[in-house]
Order: sequence, then C-alpha cells, then structure tokens
Amino acid sequence: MITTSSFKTTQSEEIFNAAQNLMPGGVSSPVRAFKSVGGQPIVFDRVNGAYIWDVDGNQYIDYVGTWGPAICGHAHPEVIAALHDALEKGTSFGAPSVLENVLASMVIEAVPSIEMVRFVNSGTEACMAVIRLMRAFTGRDKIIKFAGCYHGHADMLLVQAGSGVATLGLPDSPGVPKSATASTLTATYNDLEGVKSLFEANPDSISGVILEPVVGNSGFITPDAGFLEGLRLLTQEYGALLVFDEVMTGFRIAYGGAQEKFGVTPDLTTLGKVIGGGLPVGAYGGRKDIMSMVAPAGPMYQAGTLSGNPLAMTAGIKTLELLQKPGTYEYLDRITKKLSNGLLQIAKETGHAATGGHISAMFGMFFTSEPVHNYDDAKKSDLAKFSRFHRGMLERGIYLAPSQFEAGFTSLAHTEEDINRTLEAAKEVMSM
Ligand code: KE4
Repeated sequence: MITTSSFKTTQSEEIFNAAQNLMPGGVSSPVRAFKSVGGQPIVFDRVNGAYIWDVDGNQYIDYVGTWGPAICGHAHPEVIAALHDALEKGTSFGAPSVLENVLASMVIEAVPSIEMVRFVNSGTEACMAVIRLMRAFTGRDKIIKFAGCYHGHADMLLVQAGSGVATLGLPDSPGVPKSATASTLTATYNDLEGVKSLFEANPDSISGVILEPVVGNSGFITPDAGFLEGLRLLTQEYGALLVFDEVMTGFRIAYGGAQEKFGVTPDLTTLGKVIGGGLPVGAYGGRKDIMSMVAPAGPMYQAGTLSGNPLAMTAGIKTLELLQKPGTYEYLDRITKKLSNGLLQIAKETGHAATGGHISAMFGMFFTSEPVHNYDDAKKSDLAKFSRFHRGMLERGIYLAPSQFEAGFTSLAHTEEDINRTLEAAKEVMSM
C-alpha cells in the first residue's frame, strides 16, 4: 500500500503545531495525537451527520463519532433544538431537576441490570465510583480486570489498560503508586480458567470483575461463546460482583447494551458517551441493594459539581428517544455488516491477511492471519500496515480511529452511499 499526499492540511498543521506549546502533545486526550498511526492529526472545524470538515475544508466520512456518542449522527437537528431550549433555562443547576428523573427512568427501563443509577461526568468517573462501590458492598479490596480493557484513567485501573495506553505502548503510567494497583489483578480476556485461578488464589478477597463485554479498547474483540455466561457463574460462585463497563457498548450494541444482546445480566453497569448525546456524561447503576450504599442514601461517598447537568441530560434524553425508533438497530447492523464484510472481502482480494467483524454499530479489523481473542493476539497484528491503511483512508476522505487499539463506530446518519464510498477507498488503498 502507498499513500498519496495530495490533500492539503496546512491549516491543520499550523494549528496543531501551535497547540504543541499550549497543551501536552497538543491535545486534550492522547489518542487524538495520531502518535501510533503517524502523521499530523487533522484539526476539526465542524461535524454534521456522518461527516467531518477540517480547517482546510476537507470532508471526511467519520467512523469515530467522537468515540461513540454520535450514534444518531453529529449535531442531530432534534438534539440541537432540544439543547437550544434547555440553554434558555440555564447551563447548570447543581440541584435536582426533572431531567435527571427522565433520563434515569429511560436508562433503568432500557438496561437489564440497572434498578437505580447515579450520573457523573465521564466514563472514568463512572468506573472509579463503581470500583469503590464494589469494594464497599463486599468489604473486599481486590478487583479483576482484563489486559487490554480500558476503563478510564483512574489509578487502580491503569493496569495493562487498552485504548490510549495501548496506543502509546505505555507501561501503564508513572505517577500511579504501587499501592493503588496492588489490589488490581489482571486476567486474559476470554480465558475463564485464568479468572477461576485468580479466585482460587485470592479466596474471599476479590470484590468483583470488571470488563468490557465487547472489547473496543484493544481494537474490536468479541467474547467467545460462554465467556460472559462463565463470568456470571464464577462471580456468583465466589461471592464477587460482575460489572459490565458499557461506556462504549451501552445503547450501541443494542438499546439495552451488550447485556441485552448476550442475555447476561451483571450486578453493576457503567455507561457514558451515548447517554450524554455528545455532552460530558457518565453513569453507574445496578441492583438497588448495592446502589443504596451510595451517598447520601448510604455511606459510600461520590459527588460531582456538574453531575446530572441539564444540558447533558437533555442531549441524552433526546438521543435515547431517537434510538427508540423502530428499525434503529436493524439499520445500524445492516450498514455496519456491509462495511465490515466489505473490508474483509477487499483485504482478501488484495492479498492482505485480515480478521475482524462487527456487532451492531461497532466494528473492527486487524491485519493478521490469526484469530484475535485477546489483547496479546491484537498486539501481534501488523500495526505498521494498519498505520499505512489509516493514512491512505484519511487522504481519501475516510476518518478511522487513529489506532489499531480502538474500535470503529457507525451511526444512523451513515448511508449506503457512504459505505460504498468507504469500500471504494479501501480497495484503492489496499490495492497499492
Ligand atoms: P471517559 O472518561 O473517556 O469518558 O470514559 C472512559 C472509558 C471507560 N470505559 C470504556 C469502555 C471506554 O471506552 C472509555 C473511553 N473510551 C476512549 C476511547 N477508547 C475515549 C477516547 C479518549 O480516551 O480520548
């Protein structure tokens, strides 16, 4: 594969270069810096529907969707209109509002495990709080996470994390004291025996298991048959809690998340992204007997100035209303299947070993001839080839996640024509 450098990015380069002196790496979040795929990131000017326009006027079909929230398409007119109305009433209350009741009721009705929910401002906050809650409820300190899964940047979860940590090949992170991760045990995704061994080796001391039920932060990795069901049984057997981190999969894999899709109900769930419709949000929820421990109902403390703010609630309510429309998930599955199958077919026809797939509006592909069941498998894929593919697609107006260790996202705004254009670009790039 070769890449062409015909497209103009002078404005992006100027702005990004200036950003280097203002913010670490010139970004507000590491993965945006394009470190693992090389080249300069493009600087966005505006987004709408399935499209991005950069500051040089280039247009792209977007498969990142601001990392998941834009499942109805960017700047959906009904979300924007609802926000306009909400803005007239203020941007933040710091007090109860009926909007929180509305979104909480929608989340509780949609997500099988959630009987009660607390809103926060990011997925990281949701995962931090849910770990504290697991420990408070069980009186046990240890947790099990999986290598390559990313649950935000809280100290105790920055252990063999995925997403930006994997993208940058970081040995987790300096500044995280050993004491913070001493109680974090790491297992291999899809390895039930390994999880059982950890429970055997740490009797009565593991509070729970947290995982991405469908992994997006090691690239796209699906649970092997029986894996989620096995974790459900193991946690019950050893008196531990099961937590699905559905910050990425929530309302994307299905309206009720991966837990609805796979029919496995955890004790607690974290959410984010989609439920904020593009505004800062996170949430954690689950069994009422567990959630009743959260202050001020119970003794476990967690708080936040902007938690439940009216703008994020408004955008989230409207987004979920849009997702409730009949045919939503059938459409998302159909277009994403066409994209994913098309990419794999093109790779095959052009002689590139590749594996991957999709579930609903989430997809991924690795350049490897081996199956990918876990993070170690993902790391063996051809990362250099992925980088060339990413750049080639970018220069043809297709915006993919700038890391092999991320997933791709479609939206209700993507059309068959967009998918066809994407596959044409992929054929050009993979044929070089
Ligand atoms: P935030 O704190 O970024 O809102 O959420 C953290 C988080 C928690 N759990 C899962 C499963 C997640 O995917 C995330 C965040 N996802 C990344 C993308 N892989 C956000 C993008 C970024 O870090 O810039």
